[in-house]
Amino acid sequence: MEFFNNIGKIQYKGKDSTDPLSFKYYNPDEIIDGKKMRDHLKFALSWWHTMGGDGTDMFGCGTTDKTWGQSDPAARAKAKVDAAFEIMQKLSIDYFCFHDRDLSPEYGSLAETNAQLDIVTDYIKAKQAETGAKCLWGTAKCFDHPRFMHGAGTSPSADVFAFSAAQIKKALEATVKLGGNGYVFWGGREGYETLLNTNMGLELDNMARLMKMAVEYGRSIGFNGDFYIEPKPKEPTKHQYDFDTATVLGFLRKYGLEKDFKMNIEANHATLAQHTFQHELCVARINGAFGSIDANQGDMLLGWDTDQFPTNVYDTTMCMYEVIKAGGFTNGGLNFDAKARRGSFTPEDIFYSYIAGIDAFALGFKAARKLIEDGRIDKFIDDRYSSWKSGIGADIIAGKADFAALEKYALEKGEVTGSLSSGRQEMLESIVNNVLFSL
Ligand code: XLS
Ligand code: CA
Ligand code: CA
Repeated sequence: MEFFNNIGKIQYKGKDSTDPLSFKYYNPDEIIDGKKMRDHLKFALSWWHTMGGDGTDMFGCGTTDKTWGQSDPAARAKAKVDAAFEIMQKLSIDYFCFHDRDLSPEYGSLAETNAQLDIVTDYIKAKQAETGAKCLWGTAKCFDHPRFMHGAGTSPSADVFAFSAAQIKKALEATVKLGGNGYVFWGGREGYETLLNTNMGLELDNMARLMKMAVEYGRSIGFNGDFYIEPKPKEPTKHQYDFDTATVLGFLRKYGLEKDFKMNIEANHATLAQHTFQHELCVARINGAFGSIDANQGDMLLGWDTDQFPTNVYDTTMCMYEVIKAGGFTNGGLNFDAKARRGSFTPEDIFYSYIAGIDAFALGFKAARKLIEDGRIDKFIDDRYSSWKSGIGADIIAGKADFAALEKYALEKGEVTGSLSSGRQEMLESIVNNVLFSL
């Protein structure tokens, strides 16, 4: 059955096309640096927003029909698969990401829930064989059901910890079954509301215990990909433990998890932490922890996670600049953890919003490549640090200078202002504009 029979396969028509159902910048099979654009960008559909999100918010019910014509949960889960694969094929999206419960909901018991999930993953596997669509990463929805009200791995209840472990075990099996090379831990309700009722030390130790078990089990069933932590500073809890990349790095190193975990950086979570998207990507990159991206954007005037489709080309450019500097994606990719606005409620809006996001990243990718090829930014940064290449700077880096030697140097040298140069921020910003608008 075709769900979107008034929409054909979205074609690349170039930047002068006015057809809203066409790509202006994303030409999936165009070869750039010996690789197809689709393989550079590795776009993924998010099962939760796209197949399940109906616009429900705390002020009102859904506006978009995401029942896929089925009222029975098992039949709906299968219809969702058909619709998802149709969307991916029509948009030339090669990957998808899922929570276990997006694929198949909870039934009466964990055993029954697992058995129903198996039926759906069997069905997806067959569809993958037919179409070539791949799984980017999987995760477990350990935050929705009331049992997770105080967290999952960080719950004060050991029974909830055990239940979470069982659910993650199954989600890992589903990820391996579907060929996913990533497994995400997003904090869910792993955080706290008040320290008056919270043993933070125990909660963090337990979170690490759960992750260690996941790594051990994952590796034992042939999961060779990356585990990711997806930082977020707040929402749903007041203080999420995985606040930002720097915080997560400290956690991973404390518990010896840094070899198995990388970051899944989400743009909207970066801005909620009062960082730029590029900052989070750069912190991950320079620490060898860059993994994957949840592509979306927030609204600077709102203090919550709006998960909008990304359209800001400055941000996509600086994001792809970091991705290129990190050597491109290996196991990761660009997952559209994004939803159309509640008022964008028709089936076409799914396509318009993905096209907007995909084109913004295709454009950002091209702009980032040009920025690097242009070389002015890199050269400026290089020159700015030239004092570290010779003389006292080189000595410091080589470990040849101690405090006594530096004191002697400083006393002899006198005032240092003469060796400072302008940061030229405005000039550099105008270079970015120059590159972006002459694409
Ligand atoms: C919520 C998160 C979530 C993760 C997957 O804010 O973005 O959707 O990406 O659990
Ligand atoms: Ca996310
Ligand atoms: Ca989000």
